[in-house]
Amino acid sequence: MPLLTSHTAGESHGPGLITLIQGLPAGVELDEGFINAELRRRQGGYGRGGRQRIETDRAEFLSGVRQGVTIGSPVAIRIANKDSRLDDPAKTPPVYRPRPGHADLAGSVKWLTTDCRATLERASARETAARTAAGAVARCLLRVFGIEVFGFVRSIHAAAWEGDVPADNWRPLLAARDASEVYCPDERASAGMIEAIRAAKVDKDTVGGLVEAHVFNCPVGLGSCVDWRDKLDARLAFAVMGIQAFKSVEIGLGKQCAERRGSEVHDPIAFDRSREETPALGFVRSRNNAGGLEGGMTNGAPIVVRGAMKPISTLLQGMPSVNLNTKEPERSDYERSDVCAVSAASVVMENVVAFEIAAAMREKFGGDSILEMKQNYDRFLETARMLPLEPPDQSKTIA
Ligand code: EPS
Repeated sequence: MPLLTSHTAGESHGPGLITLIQGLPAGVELDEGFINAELRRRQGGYGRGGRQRIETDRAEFLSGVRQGVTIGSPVAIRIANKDSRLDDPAKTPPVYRPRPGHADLAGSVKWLTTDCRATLERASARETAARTAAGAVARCLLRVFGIEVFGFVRSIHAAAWEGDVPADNWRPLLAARDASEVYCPDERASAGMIEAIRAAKVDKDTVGGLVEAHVFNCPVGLGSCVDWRDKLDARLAFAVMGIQAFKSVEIGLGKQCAERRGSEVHDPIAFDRSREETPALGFVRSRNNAGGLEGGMTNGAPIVVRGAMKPISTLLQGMPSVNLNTKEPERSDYERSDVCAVSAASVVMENVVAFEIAAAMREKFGGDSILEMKQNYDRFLETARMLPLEPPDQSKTIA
């Protein structure tokens, strides 16, 4: 079982959401201001519905923390739902006409009912608040190692930003992203995205998009090629695909790899002595098509993950469906929802990715306290910088 795990519980209109994180070392300073700012950011973005005007998501720490610092025991977090009404049948009526694209149909059959309500309550993207909290906690651990994650919106519907994220100068993009109503670092592209959402709203429709996360300063060697379950790219894909409404995940160049020759895909390796002290140990690449992962392990370049979110399946105009009680054709039910939640999804993905990186860090460097973990990390990099540890035996070199 992985060292660092997180579990969530809670329905969209139940009393609240719960996150349980196990495997954090003692001594991690939890920055509640940062964690709550991430929760707030997840609530935002142009195109959200009425729910976010009701809620003020805040993480309440129930265990595992003393005076803002972890003590090594499980960390439980509660996020209260103000719009709690699950036990009131008048306020949460049964849903008999499943929305195409939602969990409604498959879930109601699975749990042997014609009322999709119970299914949709847990399938709702409200749950992503709990996962965002877990990721934001993980980022408090990653900070100790200088690891940072930057997530943003790459496209919404047909409006896209084609710019690059320079590994050595990405901070200006962070400020630009935070100034954008759709969390895209480019003003012109943001305007196009807002227009796409506005037009969809007018047509009682919804739109999806692409979100991207870049992770900086990972040491070389996180993850493993020994077992497929330990491959970090596979684990990132699993975690990102598990976000509500995500339909594809790519690492680096992603599916474009299939259209290019090897010489155009693989990133040439060079060594820059002036960067030997960095977590990449001086190994540099002129490009990063691999998205920082080779053989399921970090190679020192930034990790680049992209996810595609489908348009939200709750359409104000409805979609062709059937009434599960009569099997007669009817249009799907409407629940209060969002026209577009891609901006929120970028925050969720950023934090979900951070959690997986933190889990890989825990596996490589262990330790019961953050001090011990950091010492293990420092010693590993120190030793790796000393390679080759023994003088190479040139007679055994294959010609
Ligand atoms: C969400 C809360 C939900 C939806 C959305 C995400 O609120 P409500 O259903 O009460 O309006 O806005 O959920 C979905 C997109 C979905 O598919 O269920 C949230 O807090 O992010």
